[in-house]
Amino acid sequence: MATSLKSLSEYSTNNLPDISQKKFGIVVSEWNDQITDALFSGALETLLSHGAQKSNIYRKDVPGSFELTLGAQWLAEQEAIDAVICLGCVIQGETRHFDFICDAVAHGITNVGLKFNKPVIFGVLTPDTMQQALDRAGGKHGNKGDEAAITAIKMLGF
Ligand code: DLZ
Repeated sequence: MATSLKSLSEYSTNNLPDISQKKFGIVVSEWNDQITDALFSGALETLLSHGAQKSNIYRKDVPGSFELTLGAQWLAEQEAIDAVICLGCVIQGETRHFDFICDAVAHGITNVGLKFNKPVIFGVLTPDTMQQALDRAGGKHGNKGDEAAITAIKMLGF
């Protein structure tokens, strides 16, 4: 990905890049699919409303958030894909599973972005409860899928 230098005066949230020719991969975890489907809808709507073409958006589902990393790698390694968005929801339980999954996916996604030099966005909710997840998947705290899509768009304008 080639970067061009941009001064602060050029950089604003109202000045997002043209994404009409950009290709996006979205990896969606099937765990807590009520939440991750809502995150996907938010991300998709945001990409489309900012000019992406539906035919340039590729969705891949993976079993759980732990698998988001490999799913992201499979998409990021495709030369045509410009940015990858990872969507998951890991809910705090009574065991240390939560910590292992969150750590693995955060590090894994970071590494995929660095390896392929492309934006790979961490759209993974890590709430304590299902209600907190619902609040962030189209509820009172908005939809973090939208935010993940905006982050991808901003990174493409870097
Ligand atoms: C096993 C597991 C548990 C307990 N909780 C979640 C969760 O809250 N969110 C999620 O996305 N995935 C969970 N998983 C599944 C793991 O991500 C993974 O799919 C399995 O450990 C198999 O590698």
